[in-house]
Amino acid sequence: MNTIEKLRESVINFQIKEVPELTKKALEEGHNALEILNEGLIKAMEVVGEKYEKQEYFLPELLAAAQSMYASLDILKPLLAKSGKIEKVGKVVLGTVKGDLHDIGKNILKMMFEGANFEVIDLGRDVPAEKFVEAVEKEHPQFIGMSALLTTTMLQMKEVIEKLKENGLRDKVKIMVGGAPVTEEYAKEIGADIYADNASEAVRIAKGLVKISG
Ligand code: B1M
Repeated sequence: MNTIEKLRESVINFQIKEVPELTKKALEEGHNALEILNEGLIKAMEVVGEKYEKQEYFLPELLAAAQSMYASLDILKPLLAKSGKIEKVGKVVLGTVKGDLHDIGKNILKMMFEGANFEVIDLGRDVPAEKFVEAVEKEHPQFIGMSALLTTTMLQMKEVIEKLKENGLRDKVKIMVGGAPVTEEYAKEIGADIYADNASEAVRIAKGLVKISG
């Protein structure tokens, strides 16, 4: 097993202590930061996502793997920024809707999107509809992703879609919704484009749509 493969295994098995060492070793061996990101970290997070969907991994494992990925990414980030070579696959604006303070799921989504090489604009939690609208105007993302954990706050998702319509922005962006109380039926009812049950599914769908639109 070469060093990048070892790094990949360490992220998949969340051996966080080994990750910085292996990252530095791979760099010393002459692998560049982009190669380590693509062949090591992104591939590892894809495997982690699959394991989560197959229920071989649950949330603690997902978080531990994501943290392990960040332990490597922290070392690579300055090098990647310098080389200017990370061509992002797409841009996504994320936020937990107004009135809702639950952001753990949204943060996992953020890590998974970053791991898949998307640029993520994170609006945080308790985000009013106007902020989503402003972000679409300013950032021109391909996707906005809204998270809600309360049956009361999921109604805010409709509000965001209505505000985007009022501002003539609805067709400029694909709208993705998720969170424990949100269902596929609800997503359809409010006119969202994408419903995802979990973070890895969200990223998989977004990656697929980016490929189709070229
Ligand atoms: Co609260 N809470 N909470 N809470 N909380 C729930 C959600 C609840 C189900 C607990 C319960 O009663 N059994 C319940 C909601 C009931 C309902 O509306 N049906 C509840 C309640 C009532 C409340 C308060 C009202 C309690 C009170 O004050 N009386 C209050 C509300 C505060 C507010 O938001 N205004 C409250 C507060 C809190 C804390 C602040 C203490 C804390 C949040 C801390 C934080 O997030 N920083 C908290 C927590 C931790 C929970 C539970 C225990 C765990 C939620 C969580 O983080 N899960 C939760 C009970 C439970 O779910 N078992 C509960 C882990 C997370 C990774 O999962 O966010 O579902 P989740 O994300 C998943 C998927 O849903 C999906 O991907 C993620 C992972 O793959 N996903 C998306 C999420 N967003 C997505 C977006 C997408 C696609 C997929 O596309 C854009």
